[in-house]
Amino acid sequence: MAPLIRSTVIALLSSAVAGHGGIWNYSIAGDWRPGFFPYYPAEGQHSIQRHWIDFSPIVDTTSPALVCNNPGDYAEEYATIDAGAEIQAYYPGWPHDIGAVVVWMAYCGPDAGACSSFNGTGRHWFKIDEAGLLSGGMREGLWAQGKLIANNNTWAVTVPETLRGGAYLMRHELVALHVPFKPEFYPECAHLYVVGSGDEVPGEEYLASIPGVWEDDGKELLVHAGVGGEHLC
Ligand SMILES: *[C@@H]1O[C@H](CO)[C@@H](O)[C@H](O)[C@H]1NC(C)=O
Ligand SMILES: *[C@@H]1O[C@H](CO)[C@@H](O)[C@H](O)[C@H]1NC(C)=O
Ligand SMILES: *[C@@H]1O[C@H](CO)[C@@H](O)[C@H](O)[C@H]1NC(C)=O
Ligand SMILES: [Cu+2]
Repeated sequence: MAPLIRSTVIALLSSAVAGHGGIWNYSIAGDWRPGFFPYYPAEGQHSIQRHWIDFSPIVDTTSPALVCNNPGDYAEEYATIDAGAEIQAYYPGWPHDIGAVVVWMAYCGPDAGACSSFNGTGRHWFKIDEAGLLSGGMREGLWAQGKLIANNNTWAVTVPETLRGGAYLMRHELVALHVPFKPEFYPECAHLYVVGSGDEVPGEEYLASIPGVWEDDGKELLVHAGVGGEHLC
């Protein structure tokens, strides 16, 4: 389920990186909305993004928190969006330029608020976007996360135009690959209500389990590529 990343490995030494991050805001067809901000009190926040605890990565690929972060079970609101419209996610100060960006969706149900009773664990997820190494070499090349940084710390995706209407989770996942053999996962989820005349739903064969899509030991994410032992950044 991870073809782009499967063959891109990083074997490198790296100093520990203190600063991490996540999504602060979403643009829904051009309209900026607050995400949940983990360093403000939860009370008073009205977010389309499920609550998450801090800027740290998830490193255990079997963790329930891999689904929508920790606790990842709740958002006060949802955003209505037309199929075919664009969503941007804003990651202020995102520090890592070596790594992939993957965007997933999961169907919650037909009603606008259906995601509030759907926790997302299990084989529900289809990929709508993924990008890894875009050009150049592993060390100095342009990765999706470098593109994100260059684009004012934003990542844009389009809701598939023919997708059947209904409530969906949208799960952005940054996979930072700067630490040797230790991919870092930064997942966050938003509640959407997709409106459109399409009637397409991904078949079973397109659905992946989260957790479970990534190998337990992360080897799938670790390529050798002849740079073992060297600093990548
Ligand atoms: C962006 O997110 C931050 C943190 O959640 C929030 O304080 C701010 O109001 C948001 N801005 C917009 C335009 O939604
Ligand atoms: C979702 O529910 C299942 C079944 O109750 C549970 O095993 C799983 O840990 C839950 N996931 C999250 C992220 O809470
Ligand atoms: C970057 O994006 C943020 C969020 O939309 C916006 O407030 C800011 O003005 C943008 N900066 C530039 C240089 O475009
Ligand atoms: Cu980090």
